[in-house]
Amino acid sequence: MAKQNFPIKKIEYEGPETDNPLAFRHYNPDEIIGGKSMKDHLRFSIAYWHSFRGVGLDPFGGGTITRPWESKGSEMGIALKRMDAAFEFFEKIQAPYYCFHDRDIAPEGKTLGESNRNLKTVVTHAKKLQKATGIKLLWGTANLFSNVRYMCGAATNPDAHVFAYAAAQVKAALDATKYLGGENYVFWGGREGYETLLNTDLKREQDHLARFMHMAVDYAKKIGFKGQFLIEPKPKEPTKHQYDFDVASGIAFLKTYKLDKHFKFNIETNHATLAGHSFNHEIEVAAAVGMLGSIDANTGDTLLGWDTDQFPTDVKDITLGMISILKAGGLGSGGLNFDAKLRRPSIDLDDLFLAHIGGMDTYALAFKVARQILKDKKFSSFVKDRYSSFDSGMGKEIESGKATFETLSKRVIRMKEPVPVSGKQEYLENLLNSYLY
Ligand code: XUL
Ligand code: CO
Repeated sequence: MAKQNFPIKKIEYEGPETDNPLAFRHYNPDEIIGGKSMKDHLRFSIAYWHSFRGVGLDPFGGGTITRPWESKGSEMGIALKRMDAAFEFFEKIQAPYYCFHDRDIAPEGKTLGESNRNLKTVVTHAKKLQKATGIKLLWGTANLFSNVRYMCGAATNPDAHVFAYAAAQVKAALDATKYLGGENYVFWGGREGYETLLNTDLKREQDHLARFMHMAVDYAKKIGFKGQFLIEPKPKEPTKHQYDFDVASGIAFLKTYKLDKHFKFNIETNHATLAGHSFNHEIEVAAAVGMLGSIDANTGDTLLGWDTDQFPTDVKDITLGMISILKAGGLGSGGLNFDAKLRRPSIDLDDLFLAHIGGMDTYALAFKVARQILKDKKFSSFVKDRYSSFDSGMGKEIESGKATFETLSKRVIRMKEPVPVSGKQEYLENLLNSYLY
C-alpha cells in the first residue's frame, strides 16, 4: 500500500440517522435505484484545480491552505506526489470521476515543449493510477486564462501568435484527454470576451473563437477522440463580458457558426446565477434543444456578486435542478463535477472530505426527492393540464402548423373573451415543500 496522505478512512454510507460527520447520510454508491447504482446515476467528479491546487487565495491575501505532500521536492516531483494524494482522496470519498486543466496537473515549463513534456509525464502517471483504482476522467480542459500571454484572451486574442499558442496547448490537452479515456472535453472561455469595446472588434473575435472550436472538432476527429465537447457558459469574471454568456447565447453562437452538432453545455450553478438565471433555468434551456451535457456542481452566495464556488448544500435548489436533469433523461456522458472550493479558513485535511460529503449528500437526497416528484406526476399532470387547450381543436391546429393568422382571426372573432385561469404558483410551491420538509 502506498503512503497514506489522508489519516481518514474511506467514507461509507451510514444512513440519515448517523451522527458521524465523516459518513454519507444519503449517498449510498451501490444502492440500486431504477436498475442502476447511485454511483452510475450521479457520476460524481472531483475538480483537481480547487481540491488539489486551491490554497485559499483571495484578492486581499495569500494562501492559507498547506498540504503535507506539497512541501518537499522538485515541481515535477510534487506534481506526481500530489496526483497520488488526489487518487487516494477520490477513492476514499467514493467519487468515480475527476476533471482537470492541463496546468493543474503538470507545471508550465519555460517553453511550450517543456510544458508538453511535463504534461506527458504526469498524464502517464495518472493513467497508471486510473488503472489501479478504476477512477475515470470525466473531462479534461486547457487553462487558457492564467498565463500573462492570455491576458487579452486566447482564441479571441488580437495577436495571432497567441491564438496559435492556445491552439497548440489545446492540441496537447486533447491528446492527454484522449489518452486518459476522458468522456468529455470542456471549453470555458474565462478571457474570451472583452473589457471595453473601445479596443475590441467583437465580430472578428467571435469569428476567431468559432474557428478555434472548428479546429478542435477537426483535430478530435483526426485522433479519434470520441468524447463530447462542452461549452461552459459564464457571463463575466474575469472578463467584463464573456462571449459564452449563458446557455441561450451559447446556443446562438454554436448555431451561427454551425458548431451545434458538435457541442453540448456544461452548466455551472454559480455561473447561472451570475447571469441572472436560476440553475434549473439553464438546464431547461439546454435540454430544450438536446444540448444538456454536464454539470459543474456548486453554489454562489446571494449576498456576493462573484463566483464564490461554494459546495452545494441547498436541497431545495438542487432538487429543482435534479427534476430538470431527470426530465431531460439524465446527463449521458456528463456528470456532477464539484467545481467548488473550500472557504479560506477551512484549512484542515478533513474539511476537504466534509465539503464533498455535504455536496454529495445534497445531490443524492435531491436525486431521490426529484425521482419521487416525477413518479407521483403531481407537477407534470398540472403542467400538462395547463396546456391541454393545445391538445385538440384550435390549439392542435396551431401546434401542427395548420392554423394561420387568418383562420385564427375568423375563429376567434366569433368566440367570447378567454377565461383567465390561475397559475397556482403558491399551491405548487407548497406542494414542493411537502416533499422536502
Ligand atoms: C471558472 C470555472 C472553470 C471551468 C473550467 O469559473 O468554472 O474552472 O469549470 O475551466
Ligand atoms: Co466550472
